[in-house]
Amino acid sequence: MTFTLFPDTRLTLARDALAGLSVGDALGSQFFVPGRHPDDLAAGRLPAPPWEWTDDTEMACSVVAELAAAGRIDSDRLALAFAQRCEPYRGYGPGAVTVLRLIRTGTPWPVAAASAFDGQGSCGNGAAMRVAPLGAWHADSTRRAAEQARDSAEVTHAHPEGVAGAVAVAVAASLAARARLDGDRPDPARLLAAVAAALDPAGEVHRGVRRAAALLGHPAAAAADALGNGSRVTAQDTVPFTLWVAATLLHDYPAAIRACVEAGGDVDTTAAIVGGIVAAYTGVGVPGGVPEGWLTAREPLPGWLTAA
Ligand code: R7I
Ligand code: MG
Repeated sequence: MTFTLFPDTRLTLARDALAGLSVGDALGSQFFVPGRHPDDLAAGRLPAPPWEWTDDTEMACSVVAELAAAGRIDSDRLALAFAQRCEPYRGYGPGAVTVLRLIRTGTPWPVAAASAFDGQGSCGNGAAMRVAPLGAWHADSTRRAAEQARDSAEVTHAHPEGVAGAVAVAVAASLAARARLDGDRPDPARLLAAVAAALDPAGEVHRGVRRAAALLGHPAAAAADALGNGSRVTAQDTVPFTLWVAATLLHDYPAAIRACVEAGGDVDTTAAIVGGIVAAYTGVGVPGGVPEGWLTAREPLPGWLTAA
């Protein structure tokens, strides 16, 4: 069945995903502060605000701004937006800083992205961390979500696994947003099967998503042990666990973020990915959704986005 998704509905879904992504990023990165322990979050003791967001949110804001302005991702425009808005102190990966500097100084993005990591291209988790709002925008088509995720990824991540990570997250967010519109929570195994079906079966991200499906019902710590928690900062080591968490806790944003914090590793990014997918389903300020108090504690989003 096809249906018409109006632009304002797309934008609402994408903005809710961005709220979940940015709060996950900002709260997750608080757990790199010495002396802070995941038990505090479980006990309801929140870090003092403001929770500053990082590169994950800065780049996701550019993705949403492009969708809001043009209704689609144009790779050339997105590459320039990423490069011009990059504030390196926000915690960008070393490969990303170099690629974005090259683009800012006139190197075409295909050349810049292909030059990363001695010509392998980056398989970092940076293309996956920023893409959930794009998936939510395409709640009516996982195929379109996957195509546009690829377009959004390639401007910085030329390695096939870096791109696959973004495709996987976008398809999951598309399905989550669609489920919200339908009022029907997807079965975790079916959600992961649909994500796997969108990926190259020869790839490592694909293999990780299949393994995540086999681990449904196991404790989160066991899933993180088997799948990785992002400590290698690659898509392969990050995306399978985040999809396990999102599929398992799609109805409960705070619990999903706690699972990321407790798993350790690249917590700002696992919480950004999970938060973006889950909030596409739950929304904001409702039971199970992004808590209003968490949204208020997060540093405001950049002025250039809120002005647009
Ligand atoms: O992918 P990217 O934007 O990083 C995002 C991460 C998030 O956690 C952010 O919050 C921030 O902390 O960084 O940046 P890249 O530098 O392209 O990739 C991240 C890391 O992935 C690199 O520093 C490498 O450790 C690893 N990596 C690779 N390692 C070996 N070979 C990426 N590509 C390769 C590779 O080809
Ligand atoms: Mg970050």
